[in-house]
Amino acid sequence: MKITAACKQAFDLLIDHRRFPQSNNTILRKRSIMTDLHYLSQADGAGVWREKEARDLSTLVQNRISYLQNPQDCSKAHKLVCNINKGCGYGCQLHHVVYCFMIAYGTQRTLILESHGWRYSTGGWETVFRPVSDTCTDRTGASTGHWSGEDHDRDIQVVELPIVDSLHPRPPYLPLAIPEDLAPRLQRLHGDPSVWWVSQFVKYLVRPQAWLEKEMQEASVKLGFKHPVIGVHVRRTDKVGTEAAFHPIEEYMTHVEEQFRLMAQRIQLDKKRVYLATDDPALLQEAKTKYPDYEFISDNSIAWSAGLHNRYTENSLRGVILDIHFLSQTDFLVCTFSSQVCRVAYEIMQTLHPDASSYFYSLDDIYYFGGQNAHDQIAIYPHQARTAEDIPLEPGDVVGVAGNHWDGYSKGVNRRLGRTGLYPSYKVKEKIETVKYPTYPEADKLLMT
Ligand SMILES: Nc1nc2c(ncn2[C@@H]2O[C@H](COP(=O)(O)OP(=O)(O)O)[C@@H](O)[C@H]2O)c(=O)[nH]1
Ligand SMILES: [Mg+2]
Repeated sequence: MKITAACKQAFDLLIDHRRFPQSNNTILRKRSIMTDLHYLSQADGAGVWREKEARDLSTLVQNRISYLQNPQDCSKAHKLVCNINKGCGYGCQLHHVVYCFMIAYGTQRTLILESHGWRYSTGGWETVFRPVSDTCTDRTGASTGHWSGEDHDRDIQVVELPIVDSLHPRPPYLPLAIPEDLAPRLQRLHGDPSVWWVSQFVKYLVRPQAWLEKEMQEASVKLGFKHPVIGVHVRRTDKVGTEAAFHPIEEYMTHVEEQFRLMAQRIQLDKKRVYLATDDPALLQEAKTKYPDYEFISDNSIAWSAGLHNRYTENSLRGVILDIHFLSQTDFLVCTFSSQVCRVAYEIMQTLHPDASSYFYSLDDIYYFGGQNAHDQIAIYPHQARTAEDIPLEPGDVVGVAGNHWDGYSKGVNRRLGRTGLYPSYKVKEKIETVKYPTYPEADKLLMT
């Protein structure tokens, strides 16, 4: 699947809107090669192998997390306390808990999630999701202290973790790094192993309570959620002009249309279906009027509940959970990765396919995790700067990527030269950081019996 990502980058350059006039033939060629690559990824049983490998890896990690979370004697267990009440939205708070969880896994501490007085639901996490432990939710212990580093904290039974913004010292257990023991398998399987690793914690966390699961099923029937379907997330209200730019619906739909054309090469399309999630209640009508040949699946009362005035309520929480659930279930996502809502949906999507790393189009940012360590790439081809905006590359140069302009070029800093500028995205590959996380032989043994 990595071939697909690299190929896409190279083609984006060919249909570069700035440097070359967009040619219809090039688009058709891209479509045809993307289709071939899809079949290639399935050839000679590779698809079957992928399915099994993805299942095995996920089972391994989920089992380790359950093991960590359910110690035999909670009164003696080492604990990491994480309070959900970071002053931000649901996606941001969920990512905050993921960050805590990754450090809990890295330091072999049971995660204790504190969530009373949650701004979305005063009753806390368990009003919607299953508890993060069946046997150990009590934070008491012989000694308690604030995070002051893994080694320093070794003899403290209960450690409280701050938000990532004030984390000091920073342990190595942070995105975008992946665990060394799983790295070879992950790199073979998945186009973006860092997202896969994050997604495993999200998967464990968002296990719905029975009532919520039932509601998801009922909503699916009621809304007529069916495949093929493309998910569109349009983030408006408080985000626009503060943390992200405004994008009209037309911008999203251009990419939706292109994806449906690509799909039509492989499958019979009965209808062009779009699951629309947004916090702008006026958008559904606008989309329906402008795109009458599409079927929009959307619950407009959820968009109403997402506005700032109604946002921090249980009803709105239910709404955003449902929206993220359906977005993650779609076949492709078109959204702005500047929004944590869409990034969570993308993460969950990874848990539903062997490799869904390329099933998205972001109108702005590349994937990132708030508080992550540097995101570096390695040059694999030389590049001579042809304009003042370009930076040169030598194979082996490390480039800190800032963003993808989605026109064949990315922006970043060549760390050897200390120069920031543009370079062709296909001339680099990801530099995947691995970290020695603890292994969990006891947990793995349980799986084998
Ligand atoms: N139901 C629903 N709520 C949304 C949607 N977009 C934004 N919201 C609400 O706005 C909050 C945004 O906060 P946050 O998670 O920080 O994401 P970000 O601000 O978009 O990066 C969400 O958690 C929701 O409460 C949407 O498409 N559907
Ligand atoms: Mg936010």
